[in-house]
Amino acid sequence: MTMLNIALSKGRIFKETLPLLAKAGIEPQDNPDTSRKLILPSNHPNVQFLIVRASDVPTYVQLGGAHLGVVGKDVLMEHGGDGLVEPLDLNIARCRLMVAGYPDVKLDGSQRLRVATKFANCARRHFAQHARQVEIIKLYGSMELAPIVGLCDLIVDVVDSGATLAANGLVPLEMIAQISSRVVVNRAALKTNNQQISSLLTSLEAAVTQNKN
Ligand code: PRT
Ligand code: MG
Repeated sequence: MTMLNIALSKGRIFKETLPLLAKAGIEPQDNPDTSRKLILPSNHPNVQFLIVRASDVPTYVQLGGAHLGVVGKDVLMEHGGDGLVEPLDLNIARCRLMVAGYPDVKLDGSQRLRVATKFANCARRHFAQHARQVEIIKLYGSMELAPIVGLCDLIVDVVDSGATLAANGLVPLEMIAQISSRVVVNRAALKTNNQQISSLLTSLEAAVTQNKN
């Protein structure tokens, strides 16, 4: 049997994937928040975890550095799905990808708007679909700050409670997509390690279904 490498990001996705994995009989033997190890063994002899940045999960899986991974649909939409199969919605780390800004921002297309975001591709697609001219400003975090200091008119970011927007005087304006975390699998690995991966997916799917009921 092959050692299955599962790419996970620490924080929200790790925490919320853990109970689903546990129901599938797989438990990491270390805590990524306290350990400096980037490869975490599990109680299962043929499964280990690779701890990577959330936005790097698609790259690891696509290039075969990991057989599979868990990643937010936002990251997946931004990265693109080449070489990846997306067999399962884990229904965790739910949020919405939103356009946000000041309540009085003019969205009537009368002026070219500047949009700050780390989701440049998603933002470009969204505004193109609505035939609106925008200038995209690529940021890597703290998007909510950008309109306050006059860097942009709008931001595109993921929103959960909306508390971060509200704390910075911003409001959600348009929804781009409902987001949850997905299992992604390397397309070639799905063929070469089909039995191992299929059985893991079946167990995870059962755990997700159990969560819904
Ligand atoms: O932190 P890093 O740059 O390494 O990567 P990351 O920010 O992408 O990772 P992480 O762990 O923060 O998020 C992983 C995934 O969780 C994202 O890709 C989303 O799919 C999902 N998710 C769910 C969220 C949120 N909810 C969320 N609320 N990701 C980020 N947030 C941010 C939000 O943008 C805001 O700044 O959390 C803050 C609080 O949100 P509010 O709306 O509740 O105030
Ligand atoms: Mg983060």
